[in-house]
Amino acid sequence: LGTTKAQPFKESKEEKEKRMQWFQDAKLGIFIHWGIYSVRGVTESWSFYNNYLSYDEYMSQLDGFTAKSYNPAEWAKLIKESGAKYTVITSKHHDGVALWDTQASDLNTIKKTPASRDLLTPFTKAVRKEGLKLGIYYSLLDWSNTDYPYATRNSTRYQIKEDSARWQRFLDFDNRQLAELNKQFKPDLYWFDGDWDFSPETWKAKELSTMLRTFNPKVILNSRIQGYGDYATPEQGVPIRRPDSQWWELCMTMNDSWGYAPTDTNYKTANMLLRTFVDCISNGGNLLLDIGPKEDGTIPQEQVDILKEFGRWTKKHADAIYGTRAGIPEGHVMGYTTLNKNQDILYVFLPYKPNGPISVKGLKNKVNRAWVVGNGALLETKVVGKAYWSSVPGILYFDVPESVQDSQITVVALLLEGKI
Ligand code: H79
Repeated sequence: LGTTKAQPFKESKEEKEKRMQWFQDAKLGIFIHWGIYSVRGVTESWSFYNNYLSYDEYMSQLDGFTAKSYNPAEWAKLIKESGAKYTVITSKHHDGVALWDTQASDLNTIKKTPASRDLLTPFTKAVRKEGLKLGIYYSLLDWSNTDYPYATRNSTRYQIKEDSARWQRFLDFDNRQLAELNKQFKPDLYWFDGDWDFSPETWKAKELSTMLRTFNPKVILNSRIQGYGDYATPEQGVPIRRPDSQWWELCMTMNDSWGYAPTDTNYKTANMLLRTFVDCISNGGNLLLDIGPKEDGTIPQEQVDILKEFGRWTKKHADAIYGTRAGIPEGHVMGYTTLNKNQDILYVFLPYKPNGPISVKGLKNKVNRAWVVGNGALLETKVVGKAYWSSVPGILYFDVPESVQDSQITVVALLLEGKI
């Protein structure tokens, strides 16, 4: 899921860095899984793939999808308020139900629901109005389209070699939908999923990515296009390690479900999610935090509350978050770290209540100033154990009084003499 390969598109390292800059600086994105699965609160697409529901039972949810309280301006405002700089919305999940008025198929579009209108357009407009970057999730596979070899709807399996015309019809279908998305929304980012059944050659991933990059040379693609993307896309459930890509993003749910699932009350706390967020940015990555709105278009209160707490915390600690780079390796300090772009401010995130002095080991640079981020309180530092005859740095100590601590994660900035 996580590897990136050389681009067919000609681009220097500097050009790619420039193209990826907004993404690397953004740190937080909000993922939205919205589809007819919210009607019964079942697992998106997989609930018929796994035969939990029959295909027809699953699709009967079309009749219950009303979007009657859908307020895209409010969604965009809430996303902005959370401190996210971009959002990624499901335009079509594996079930094949499109949230926009696609002309590529008359099957399973949102026009067949009581909502009966294109739901994507007003959201994309609201997102741009808030100054956020727009990402579109698109499932390359489609379990409703009978030209897909492993479709679960009245489909016979076939060998692509033997029926290449049928496979080509499917690729043309994807291409038509992507051309529509390009033209109607010109997204800043495509978030592909469902590429796992076939090789890059079979998907024609090189041609597909070239088509998208030709349309919009600035577009960013996640890695799930069989290696032709720009950044690694680790997902929860798969063991997470720091990807070797310079650009990466962890996608994660607040409970254990991507879409709306009222029976799933296994929510992480805002504190747990903030720790994961800090873990990501201290390793140079982003967090794409998921919400699952209800069929009527309202966002569950638990999710609103978490987004608001993210908003409070990210606003206060903006300096230590946006535009920063990965911090120093673990072992130097009990906590997470980031560095500013100039590499002369070290931000130390303390995911616990400090109840004694904090120590930083092995810091070569002198610390010229230390303060609590978002509060401004200056902290006294001292270095212990530095022998005048040795080049081994001493241990830096500082206290963080309770009165200046944050209720979630306290952040201390250390202004260094020279770059780290
Ligand atoms: O949209 C959410 C999930 O529905 C979707 N991605 C997130 C963002 C997702 N797709 N796949 N998975 C989650 C798990 C994939 C499991 C797989 Fe497999 C294991 C794919 C390939 C091996 C299942 C088993 C399908 C083929 C074999």
